[in-house]
Amino acid sequence: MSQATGVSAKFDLSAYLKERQQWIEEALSAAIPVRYPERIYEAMRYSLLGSGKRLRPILCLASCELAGGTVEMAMPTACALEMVHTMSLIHDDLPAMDNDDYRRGRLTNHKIYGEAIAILSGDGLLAYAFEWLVRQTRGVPAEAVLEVVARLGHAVAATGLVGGQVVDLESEGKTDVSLETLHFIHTHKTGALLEISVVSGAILAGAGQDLIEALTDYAQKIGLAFQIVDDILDITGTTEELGKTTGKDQKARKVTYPSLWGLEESRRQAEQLVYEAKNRLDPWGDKAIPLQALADFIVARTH
Ligand code: GRG
Repeated sequence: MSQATGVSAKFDLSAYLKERQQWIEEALSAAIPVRYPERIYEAMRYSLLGSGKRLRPILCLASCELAGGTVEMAMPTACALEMVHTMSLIHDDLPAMDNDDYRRGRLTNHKIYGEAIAILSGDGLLAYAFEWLVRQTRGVPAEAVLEVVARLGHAVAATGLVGGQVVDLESEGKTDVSLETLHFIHTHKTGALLEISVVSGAILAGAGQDLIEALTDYAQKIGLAFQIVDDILDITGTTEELGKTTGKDQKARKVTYPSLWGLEESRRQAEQLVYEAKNRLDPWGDKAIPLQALADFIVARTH
């Protein structure tokens, strides 16, 4: 029997997530103390320390450990990934983008601090993420840190998140968006950052090419599954559960995976992707269990 079908049941994912979420939150809070000019630091901390799942930093720490590295080696990169993710949420919520009032269970950054400070707090987090990972990473060869910096830049630039967001904005109001375009949007908007989150941990630990390739495949599959589940939750979840406005896709008649495939087939596709992602890591035995359990979490999550 493939390990992907059973072994992660023995693993206490909820304790694992709780412990790591706490480490990450402490590290993030220490990374950005409030100093002059206080308003911008308060705005950055408001969004950064909101109730996120910390999935990207947790994936980074887990892949570093799978590759034989330590949590300490990967923590600065893990924090940088959460800073970049948070900045993308702040900018995504702006009136010029998705125009949302709620995120992570509370009012969005611009609703509290105004648009100018929200834009600047996103900019501040993005730039600081790179400084933090370069200055704070210890016990890792400089070439590996440089490779992570280059790949993170690639994941957020027009080759990644920015490109995905542009095609998403251009697709607004269109009902004839193809599966290929939808795929482009999500592999860039959501997938690119999840991929670097997984791969960066392994690069920092000095992983070989076969592991990097397996983790890349794993990450691409869970990235797509994550987005399919996100689209499903927008239909089936409540605003209280998700901490953000739900039902927005249907209201805007947005083309999504459930709108193209239906809910049942979307769920089936997400489960199949997660199954394949877990199988890809089977050769690494017990060391792969946390990443396999995290893949399960992506389809089982309710927020
Ligand atoms: C990165 C330079 C730069 C600009 C940003 C706005 C933008 C360009 C891109 C949008 C990216 C975006 C918001 C994608 C959606 C990703 C997604 C599904 C977010 C929800 O992630 P969760 O569920 O959230 O992990 P939590 O709150 O748990 O962290």
